[in-house]
Amino acid sequence: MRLRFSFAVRTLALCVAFAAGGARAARDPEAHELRYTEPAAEWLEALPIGNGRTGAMVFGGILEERLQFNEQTLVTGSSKTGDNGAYQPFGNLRLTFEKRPEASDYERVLDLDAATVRVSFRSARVRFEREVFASRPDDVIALRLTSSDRGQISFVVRLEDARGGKGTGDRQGLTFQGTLPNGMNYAAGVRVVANGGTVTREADGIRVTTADSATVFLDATTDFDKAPELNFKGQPPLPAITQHLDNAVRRGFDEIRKSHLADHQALYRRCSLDLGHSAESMLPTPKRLAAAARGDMDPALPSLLFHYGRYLLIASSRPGGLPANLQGIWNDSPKPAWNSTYTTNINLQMNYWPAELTGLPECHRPMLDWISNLAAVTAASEDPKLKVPVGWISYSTHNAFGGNTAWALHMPGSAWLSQHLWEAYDFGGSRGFLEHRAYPQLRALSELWLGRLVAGPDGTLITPDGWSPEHGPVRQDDGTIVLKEGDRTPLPGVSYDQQIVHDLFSRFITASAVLNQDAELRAKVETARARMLGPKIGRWGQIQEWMEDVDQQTNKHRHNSHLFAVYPGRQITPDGTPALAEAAKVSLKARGPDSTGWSLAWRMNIWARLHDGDSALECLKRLLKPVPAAGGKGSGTYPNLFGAHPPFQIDSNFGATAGIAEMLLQSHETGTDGKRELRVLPALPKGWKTGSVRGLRARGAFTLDVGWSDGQVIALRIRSERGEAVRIHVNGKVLEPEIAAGSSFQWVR
Ligand code: FUC
Repeated sequence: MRLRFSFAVRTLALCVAFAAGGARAARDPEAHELRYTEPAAEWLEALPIGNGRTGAMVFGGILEERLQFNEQTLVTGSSKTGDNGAYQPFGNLRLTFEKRPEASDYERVLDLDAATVRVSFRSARVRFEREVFASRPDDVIALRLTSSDRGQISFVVRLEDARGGKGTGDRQGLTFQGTLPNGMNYAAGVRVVANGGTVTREADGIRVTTADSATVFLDATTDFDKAPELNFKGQPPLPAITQHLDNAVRRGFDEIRKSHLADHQALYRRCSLDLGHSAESMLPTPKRLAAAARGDMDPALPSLLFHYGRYLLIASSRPGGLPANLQGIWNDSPKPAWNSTYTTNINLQMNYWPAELTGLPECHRPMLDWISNLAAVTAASEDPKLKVPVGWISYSTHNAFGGNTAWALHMPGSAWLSQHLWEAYDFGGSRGFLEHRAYPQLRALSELWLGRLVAGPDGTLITPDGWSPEHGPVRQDDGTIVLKEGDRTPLPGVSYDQQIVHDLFSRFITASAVLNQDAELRAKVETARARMLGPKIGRWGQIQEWMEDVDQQTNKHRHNSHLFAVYPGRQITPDGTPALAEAAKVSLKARGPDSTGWSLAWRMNIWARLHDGDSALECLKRLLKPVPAAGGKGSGTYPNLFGAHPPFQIDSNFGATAGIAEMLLQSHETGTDGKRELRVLPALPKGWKTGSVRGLRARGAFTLDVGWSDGQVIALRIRSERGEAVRIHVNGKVLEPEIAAGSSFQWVR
């Protein structure tokens, strides 16, 4: 037995080709890098960095370096209905260089493992390098310029307020401050440190002349505080940035980089995927996208996209902050699409699908806090439409203050959001979190829906007045029914509502049993759940989106709301409800092969849950369709691998990472004996013959490493934190190991 175990570990070490966290050489075909041979001309070619709070798009120009920067709290609007406002760009940091002889050997790289953008080129035998990252521990963006020869670094730094406000400065630094129409105060600042050469003050900037190397630190913040009880007002911004910048100058670039790497890699290196590589994997990123579009997808491209989603979540969502919005934290427009805010009929939730699955529970926290704050704001709101006897409801769109666009009251939105509170516990959160944060919401919302359900024509319980995002059946004068975009005519028993409420009830039932609380209410909820109208199969074999069989086979709508029960719900599974699972496939196929970015990502997850890896991969291929940065139309992927709805919307990046994880491991089912059902490689596409994944998380607080060859698992390691009972489905076999809390189990074919 011992021999077998050690062999398993050895095999795993061989097939899981990650020298646990080892640094990668620049030309490693499996390096987690986005690579370009030209500076960014467009915003969607620039490369994102972020520390969860402050972010920047790095352009990497030869004569000008531009960092278009953001800070996640710079938003207009308020907590009131109809005053959503929009996420605002903060400003630009520009470094203008002296004209030099033509540059060669240009390279621009985003190294996901180091969370650093590197720019390098040669000009008249001098090699120039730039390195830029956003540090979480030191709360600054740091940019260092070096060159192969001494005295070669000369440039002027300027700092611009996106609203055109005037700044001030001295020889060491520049700042600007301002106030938004909603009273929010903001400030940004830079400091410049040069080694050798001179530093002088210019009319509108700071000039560095013939330095050996130079460092620029940037910070930006506002006086927003996410706490409703503080009326969203925190500390004035200028002292905070002054403190961060002073600290950065004192500590210096090397120390800051050391802390940055330790902080980032502690999260980033928890999980990684290797699907092999090919000659195309060595190409610059746009060429890899182009090759994929020609049908030559290199195997390291899906894994790069997987890692990119994790990178973006780490960069845009950290404890204490706001959740990643429609563009994460990266936005250069004062009028971004859909205000770049939080929409709750798919987009915000999708942003957080990869968080627990890929080992980033810390990054989930901003979303969980925002949900609690939204509950408090809407419950206390003076908007009569938001008044409910127990629990809370929301509109479809909310901002950082919990305010909204007044667009579309969204009855089941709070129940869907509460799924995230449960999942945070289920994947490994503490019992304290379950008891004090998740459970009170699950209970209140279950009570809300117990009170709202009514008996339908056949006696089943139905939701009284819902709609399926964002289309609906409209009866014409001649009696025929057409499906119209955006229609929200209230209807009873809409599948979206039924499935979300079913899911809420299921989570409440489990949670109350785990905590041994509210047995009476649990019994009531169990009875109600059993009486609820379930998913129905319609006249062409589809899952009905509405209680009446009005679905049209030609309807290509982007929302997949009637398939919530497959993903992210769990009411429909291939083993538990095979007929419904088949009907879900019929529905999905009818929607057609193409859609918006997030819709394709959602479909990947649904196909994975239906154990159809090839169809999931088809969605991924479409998602990777290259879309030009300037004037690009259609959905797919921009040159910087940002998802194209279009326009840029980050949900498809996060949804794709979750979808790939879902193809490799599933844990949403529980046996009648209470054992967790873990499915290893449940939806592996035929083309992903050999590979390995390390650090995937499963519900029940498990972490898995898996290696496979010829489509068969060859080694598996599973660590358990809670010692929960588990059944593992692998290579058509069922394993039922007993794994004590804190120990692991290894298996080899
Ligand atoms: C929902 C979607 C749109 C878009 C918007 C942000 O309204 O239907 O496609 O993603 O959110």
